[in-house]
Amino acid sequence: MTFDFHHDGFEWLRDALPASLINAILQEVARDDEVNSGSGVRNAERKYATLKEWLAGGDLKRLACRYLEGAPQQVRTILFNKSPRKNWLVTWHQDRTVCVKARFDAPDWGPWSEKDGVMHVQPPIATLERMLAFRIHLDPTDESNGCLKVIPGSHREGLLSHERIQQVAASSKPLSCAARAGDILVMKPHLLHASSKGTAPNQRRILHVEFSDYPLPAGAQWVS
Ligand SMILES: O=C(O)CCC(=O)C(=O)O
Repeated sequence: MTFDFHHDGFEWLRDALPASLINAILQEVARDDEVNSGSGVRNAERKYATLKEWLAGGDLKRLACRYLEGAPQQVRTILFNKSPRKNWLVTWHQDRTVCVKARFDAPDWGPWSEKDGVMHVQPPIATLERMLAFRIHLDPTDESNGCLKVIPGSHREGLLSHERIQQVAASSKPLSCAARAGDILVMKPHLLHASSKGTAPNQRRILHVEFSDYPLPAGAQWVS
Protein backbone atom coordinates (compact mmCIF):
# COMPACT_ATOMS: atom_id res chain seq x y z
CA MET A 1 0.00 0.00 0.00
CA THR A 2 1.38 3.41 -0.85
CA PHE A 3 0.76 6.58 1.10
CA ASP A 4 1.06 10.20 0.08
CA PHE A 5 2.69 12.81 2.32
CA HIS A 6 0.11 15.53 1.61
CA HIS A 7 -3.00 13.34 1.53
CA ASP A 8 -2.19 10.79 4.24
CA GLY A 9 0.16 12.95 6.32
CA PHE A 10 3.06 10.56 5.82
CA GLU A 11 4.84 8.48 3.23
CA TRP A 12 7.60 5.89 3.08
CA LEU A 13 11.00 6.13 1.50
CA ARG A 14 11.98 2.48 1.75
CA ASP A 15 15.63 1.46 1.72
CA ALA A 16 16.58 5.13 1.37
CA LEU A 17 19.96 5.04 3.09
CA PRO A 18 22.87 2.69 2.45
CA ALA A 19 23.84 0.17 5.15
CA SER A 20 27.34 1.69 5.25
CA LEU A 21 25.96 5.06 6.40
CA ILE A 22 23.56 3.50 8.92
CA ASN A 23 26.41 1.40 10.34
CA ALA A 24 28.74 4.38 10.61
CA ILE A 25 26.12 6.40 12.51
CA LEU A 26 25.25 3.40 14.71
CA GLN A 27 28.87 2.76 15.60
CA GLU A 28 29.20 6.25 16.99
CA VAL A 29 25.77 6.30 18.64
CA ALA A 30 26.26 2.88 20.29
CA ARG A 31 29.25 4.24 22.24
CA ASP A 32 27.06 6.90 23.88
CA ASP A 33 25.61 5.87 27.23
CA GLU A 34 22.95 8.56 26.97
CA VAL A 35 21.45 6.65 24.03
CA ASN A 36 21.78 3.23 25.63
CA SER A 37 20.22 4.22 28.94
CA GLY A 38 17.78 6.97 27.94
CA SER A 39 14.79 7.51 25.69
CA GLY A 40 16.16 10.29 23.53
CA VAL A 41 19.04 12.64 22.78
CA ARG A 42 18.20 16.21 21.80
CA ASN A 43 20.43 18.19 19.42
CA ALA A 44 21.84 14.90 18.15
CA GLU A 45 23.30 16.68 15.12
CA ARG A 46 25.80 18.48 17.39
CA LYS A 47 26.77 15.36 19.31
CA TYR A 48 27.73 12.84 16.63
CA ALA A 49 30.36 13.78 14.06
CA THR A 50 29.19 11.21 11.47
CA LEU A 51 25.68 12.54 11.63
CA LYS A 52 26.80 16.15 11.54
CA GLU A 53 28.93 15.53 8.45
CA TRP A 54 26.17 13.66 6.64
CA LEU A 55 23.57 16.34 7.40
CA ALA A 56 26.00 19.08 6.31
CA GLY A 57 26.37 17.26 2.96
CA GLY A 58 22.77 18.33 2.20
CA ASP A 59 21.27 15.02 0.95
CA LEU A 60 18.46 15.17 3.49
CA LYS A 61 17.79 18.84 2.80
CA ARG A 62 17.49 18.05 -0.92
CA LEU A 63 15.00 15.33 -0.02
CA ALA A 64 13.02 17.89 2.03
CA CYS A 65 12.72 20.04 -1.14
CA ARG A 66 10.46 17.34 -2.60
CA TYR A 67 7.86 18.02 0.10
CA LEU A 68 8.23 21.73 0.93
CA GLU A 69 7.83 24.49 -1.65
CA GLY A 70 10.29 27.02 -0.21
CA ALA A 71 13.88 26.62 0.99
CA PRO A 72 13.84 24.04 3.80
CA GLN A 73 15.72 24.73 6.98
CA GLN A 74 16.70 22.01 9.45
CA VAL A 75 14.98 22.95 12.69
CA ARG A 76 15.32 20.05 15.17
CA THR A 77 17.14 16.73 15.44
CA ILE A 78 16.37 14.12 18.11
CA LEU A 79 17.66 10.59 18.40
CA PHE A 80 14.93 8.40 19.93
CA ASN A 81 15.71 5.07 21.49
CA LYS A 82 13.37 2.49 22.98
CA SER A 83 15.21 -0.33 24.68
CA PRO A 84 14.80 -2.98 27.38
CA ARG A 85 16.09 -0.39 29.88
CA LYS A 86 13.73 2.35 28.70
CA ASN A 87 10.68 0.70 27.20
CA TRP A 88 8.36 3.70 26.96
CA LEU A 89 5.05 4.52 25.34
CA VAL A 90 3.38 7.66 24.06
CA THR A 91 -0.37 8.08 23.73
CA TRP A 92 -2.07 9.56 20.66
CA HIS A 93 -0.89 13.11 20.06
CA GLN A 94 0.11 15.71 17.51
CA ASP A 95 3.52 17.38 17.62
CA ARG A 96 2.48 20.99 18.13
CA THR A 97 5.61 22.58 19.56
CA VAL A 98 8.63 24.14 17.85
CA CYS A 99 11.87 25.55 19.27
CA VAL A 100 13.04 29.09 18.53
CA LYS A 101 16.07 31.09 19.68
CA ALA A 102 14.19 33.76 21.62
CA ARG A 103 10.69 34.72 22.58
CA PHE A 104 8.78 37.08 20.28
CA ASP A 105 5.31 38.52 20.14
CA ALA A 106 3.17 37.48 17.22
CA PRO A 107 -0.54 36.70 16.89
CA ASP A 108 -1.39 32.98 17.23
CA TRP A 109 2.02 32.03 18.71
CA GLY A 110 1.83 30.57 22.21
CA PRO A 111 1.77 29.39 24.90
CA TRP A 112 5.52 29.71 25.49
CA SER A 113 7.68 27.63 27.81
CA GLU A 114 11.36 27.21 28.49
CA LYS A 115 12.92 23.72 28.68
CA ASP A 116 16.67 23.17 29.16
CA GLY A 117 17.24 26.83 28.29
CA VAL A 118 15.40 26.50 24.95
CA MET A 119 12.23 28.41 24.10
CA HIS A 120 9.37 26.14 23.09
CA VAL A 121 6.19 27.53 21.58
CA GLN A 122 3.02 26.35 19.89
CA PRO A 123 2.94 27.96 16.44
CA PRO A 124 -0.17 28.49 14.31
CA ILE A 125 -1.31 25.58 12.16
CA ALA A 126 0.10 27.38 9.09
CA THR A 127 3.59 26.73 10.48
CA LEU A 128 2.95 23.03 11.09
CA GLU A 129 1.60 22.74 7.54
CA ARG A 130 5.03 23.82 6.33
CA MET A 131 7.02 21.31 8.36
CA LEU A 132 8.05 17.72 8.01
CA ALA A 133 9.86 15.16 10.11
CA PHE A 134 12.10 12.51 8.62
CA ARG A 135 12.11 9.46 10.88
CA ILE A 136 15.25 7.63 9.84
CA HIS A 137 15.26 4.04 11.06
CA LEU A 138 18.61 2.86 12.37
CA ASP A 139 17.21 -0.48 13.60
CA PRO A 140 14.45 -2.72 12.26
CA THR A 141 11.16 -2.10 14.06
CA ASP A 142 7.70 -3.61 14.41
CA GLU A 143 5.22 -4.00 17.26
CA SER A 144 7.66 -6.21 19.21
CA ASN A 145 9.92 -3.22 19.87
CA GLY A 146 7.20 -0.57 19.96
CA CYS A 147 7.12 0.87 16.43
CA LEU A 148 5.29 4.11 15.68
CA LYS A 149 1.55 3.95 14.96
CA VAL A 150 -0.23 6.60 12.88
CA ILE A 151 -3.79 7.48 11.89
CA PRO A 152 -3.63 8.16 8.14
CA GLY A 153 -5.18 11.48 7.09
CA SER A 154 -5.74 12.70 10.68
CA HIS A 155 -3.66 15.86 10.03
CA ARG A 156 -6.45 17.09 7.73
CA GLU A 157 -8.62 17.91 10.76
CA GLY A 158 -6.08 20.53 11.91
CA LEU A 159 -5.26 21.01 15.57
CA LEU A 160 -7.39 18.69 17.70
CA SER A 161 -8.65 19.01 21.27
CA HIS A 162 -7.81 16.25 23.75
CA GLU A 163 -11.41 14.97 23.47
CA ARG A 164 -11.35 14.96 19.69
CA ILE A 165 -8.06 13.03 19.68
CA GLN A 166 -9.69 10.30 21.81
CA GLN A 167 -12.72 10.19 19.46
CA VAL A 168 -10.61 9.98 16.30
CA ALA A 169 -8.36 7.30 17.83
CA ALA A 170 -11.36 5.23 18.95
CA SER A 171 -13.07 5.38 15.55
CA SER A 172 -10.01 4.87 13.28
CA LYS A 173 -7.84 1.98 12.27
CA PRO A 174 -4.27 2.85 13.25
CA LEU A 175 -1.42 1.74 11.08
CA SER A 176 1.70 0.20 12.59
CA CYS A 177 4.80 1.59 10.92
CA ALA A 178 7.02 -1.49 10.72
CA ALA A 179 10.31 -0.66 9.05
CA ARG A 180 13.78 -1.95 8.24
CA ALA A 181 17.01 -0.15 9.01
CA GLY A 182 17.54 2.44 6.25
CA ASP A 183 13.81 3.12 5.72
CA ILE A 184 12.63 6.71 6.21
CA LEU A 185 9.12 7.69 7.27
CA VAL A 186 8.33 11.25 6.15
CA MET A 187 5.55 12.69 8.29
CA LYS A 188 3.68 15.86 9.11
CA PRO A 189 4.04 16.90 12.76
CA HIS A 190 0.30 17.14 13.33
CA LEU A 191 -0.48 13.65 12.02
CA LEU A 192 -1.88 11.73 15.01
CA HIS A 193 0.75 9.30 16.24
CA ALA A 194 1.48 7.09 19.24
CA SER A 195 3.65 4.15 20.18
CA SER A 196 3.25 1.28 22.63
CA LYS A 197 5.84 -0.39 24.79
CA GLY A 198 7.69 -3.17 23.02
CA THR A 199 6.51 -6.67 23.87
CA ALA A 200 10.05 -8.00 23.28
CA PRO A 201 12.04 -4.76 23.43
CA ASN A 202 15.46 -4.43 21.87
CA GLN A 203 17.18 -1.31 20.58
CA ARG A 204 14.83 0.84 18.46
CA ARG A 205 16.92 3.82 17.45
CA ILE A 206 15.35 6.45 15.20
CA LEU A 207 16.76 9.74 14.05
CA HIS A 208 14.04 12.33 13.93
CA VAL A 209 15.05 15.33 11.79
CA GLU A 210 12.60 18.19 11.23
CA PHE A 211 12.66 20.72 8.40
CA SER A 212 10.50 23.76 7.72
CA ASP A 213 10.20 26.36 4.98
CA TYR A 214 7.98 28.60 7.10
CA PRO A 215 9.14 32.24 7.16
CA LEU A 216 9.26 33.10 10.87
CA PRO A 217 8.17 36.61 11.95
CA ALA A 218 10.88 39.26 11.40
CA GLY A 219 13.86 38.81 13.72
CA ALA A 220 12.81 35.33 14.93
CA GLN A 221 15.09 32.34 14.36
CA TRP A 222 14.74 28.58 14.60
CA VAL A 223 16.97 26.71 17.00
CA SER A 224 18.82 24.52 14.52
O1 LIG B 1 9.23 7.34 18.39
C1 LIG B 1 8.12 7.18 18.90
O2 LIG B 1 7.67 6.08 19.14
C2 LIG B 1 7.22 8.35 19.23
C3 LIG B 1 7.85 9.64 18.95
C4 LIG B 1 6.93 10.76 19.19
O3 LIG B 1 5.97 10.66 19.86
C5 LIG B 1 7.15 12.04 18.56
O4 LIG B 1 7.97 12.16 17.66
O5 LIG B 1 6.43 12.98 18.93
